[in-house]
Amino acid sequence: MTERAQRRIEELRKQIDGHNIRYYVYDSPTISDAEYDALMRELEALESEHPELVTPDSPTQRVGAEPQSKLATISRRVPMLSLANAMYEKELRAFDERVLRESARSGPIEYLCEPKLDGLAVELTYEDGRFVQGSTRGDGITGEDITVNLRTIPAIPLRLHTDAEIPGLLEVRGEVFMNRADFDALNIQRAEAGEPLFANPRNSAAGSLRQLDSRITASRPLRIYCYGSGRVEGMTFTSQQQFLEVLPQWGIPVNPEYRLCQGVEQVLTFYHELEDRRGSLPYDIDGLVVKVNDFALQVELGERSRSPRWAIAGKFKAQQATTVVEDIEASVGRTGAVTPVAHLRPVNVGGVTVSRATLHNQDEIDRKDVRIGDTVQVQRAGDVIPEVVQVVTEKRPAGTKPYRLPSHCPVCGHDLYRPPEEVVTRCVNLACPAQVQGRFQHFVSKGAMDIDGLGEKIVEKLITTGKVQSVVDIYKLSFDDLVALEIERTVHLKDEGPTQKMVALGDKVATKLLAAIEASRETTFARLIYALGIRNVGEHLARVLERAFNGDMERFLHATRDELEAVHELGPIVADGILRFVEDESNVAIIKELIRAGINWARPEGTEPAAAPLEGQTFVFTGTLERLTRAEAEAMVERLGGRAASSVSSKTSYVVAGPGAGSKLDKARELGVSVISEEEFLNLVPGNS
Ligand code: I6G
Repeated sequence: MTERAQRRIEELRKQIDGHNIRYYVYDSPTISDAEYDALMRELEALESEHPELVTPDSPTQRVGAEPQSKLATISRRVPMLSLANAMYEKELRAFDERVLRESARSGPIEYLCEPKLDGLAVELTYEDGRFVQGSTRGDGITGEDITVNLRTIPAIPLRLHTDAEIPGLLEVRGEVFMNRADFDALNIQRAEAGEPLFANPRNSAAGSLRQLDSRITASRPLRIYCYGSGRVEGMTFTSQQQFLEVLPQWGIPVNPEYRLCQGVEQVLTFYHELEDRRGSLPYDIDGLVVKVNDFALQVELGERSRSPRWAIAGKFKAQQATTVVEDIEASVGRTGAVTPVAHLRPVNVGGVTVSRATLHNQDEIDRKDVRIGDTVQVQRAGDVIPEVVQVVTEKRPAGTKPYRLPSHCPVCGHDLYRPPEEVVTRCVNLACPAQVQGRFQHFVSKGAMDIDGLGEKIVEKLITTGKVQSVVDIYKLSFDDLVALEIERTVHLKDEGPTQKMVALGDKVATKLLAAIEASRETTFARLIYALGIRNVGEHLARVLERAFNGDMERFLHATRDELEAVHELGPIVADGILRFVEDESNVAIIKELIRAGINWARPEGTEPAAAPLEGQTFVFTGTLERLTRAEAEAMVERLGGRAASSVSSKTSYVVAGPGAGSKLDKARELGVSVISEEEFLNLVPGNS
């Protein structure tokens, strides 16, 4: 019986793997979704009857695993490089000229060209055909281990198709991405659930992949196309083209939109063709990757520290169109920044209708002299907000006037203020309705009071129904306040498609929210300071203040300018922001009320000045650490008064380098920054030597 089950299980797995390949690799499914689901269900049923027959590479094992507490780091022997960019035709020609010169070839070079997908680069490792590890690019040498997340992507084979010969070890690299249609559907789902929307498919793919809970990754429509290799043992290839032809035979998806080009003219033809077609591809691309096809010539050309000399990414031009400025609105953002926004006659820019474009600030308006009534060129580049590039002055109608931002806030009427050294004009009225929602959202955010579940829609509703006016009111909310709160949701009604409906939060959500609010009462001084949204005080400076004032709110509220400026890392601008904040009685009243409402924190340990031996020092960690995880080492630095940074600059005090350290180590040497080992780092830390 078990033998029969085993045979059927193996048969089903083969069939399902084959259908995955037909779907994801060849884009030519031969069965319907329902038939595919039926095969999966049969396999699941058999495996649950015979749990001893479940193997990690079974297609049923893609559902995600228990959450991890953090992503581990991995080191690689063959660095994952990035690509240098070529700005348009001229630099692509310059690349070709350099390749010709450095290779001393006279005839046209053969290039293999592929679309440059806008996703997240990853590496997959197969040992004897089994998927054993997957990682992000990271800094090239060290990446994050996202094996469990990558396992959930159905396009990634858990075992290689073995009709063709396979290498003993294969490290294959590719781009994980999301199709635009899948991205739109995901955002509709998120809107329904009251969750914040992703800005674009790239962010959505990257965010989905770096989850600690792989069950979340499993629910996201991720795809992959592979294009390169790390280490390969047991097989050799002579060209990029040959490699791309072999990958699909193993079940690894390759973008079919690649083309072999003889010489730069053919490359440019493909580049322009793809640029024209980019709007009709199902995924976002931002350029064309051009690679020398011949591997022997690639080796001859070699690599720079971060990118190969044999490849380049030809970027596409930002997409532009011409239209008319119908109005200019001064828009007040959540931090009080006032941004002039042009209202445009709607125009199609690269497949997207654009009706607004940012004018950035008054200086930019003056520089471009944009006026209401002007005909302007607008552009959209990648995921950035459309912007006005220039005015077509010949088309300027008579009687237009230069535009000036208003002197008063268009939302609350308060005076607008532009600090002398800044380009941004601000409304400094903290009670300005345009800022209230933003401040609430910041207050409840993860690094601040961390109230899980208080999403934008709920906060907005709490404000508009008057249930909360100040952040203190969050701590006075009752079950009854929440349970009947109606939020607009997108629901899919039969025959009507997606429809906006008001839906009450209900018992479950209300109970969860109250528990999250309750849990947030116990916090840290630093979190509370950060949550208050004092200008220029981010999470790090909030921790610096926590140490400097030893978590003592009274001392902090009465600090003088001299005391503040004496705190290491606090300059006059930050001190100014703090003083402005604490001198405002309504802010102090809010802090006191929060404390009365039960917000409490423990005095931090080891924060007396004497226990901050790393004060004023910045550390960058690179390579693999052996005694600590990277997160532990960074937390240790912060706890002892130092700063942990992610990139090396002349301000870095120490680079702590472990095995596999890469470009950060090079940079440290270049800048003459002290490089120490993990052991030496631990010796700097009291109690560790
Ligand atoms: O980031 C990349 C995207 C696409 C690449 C790449 C690529 O080929 C289609 N190829 C290489 C060699 C590198 N990065 C380093």
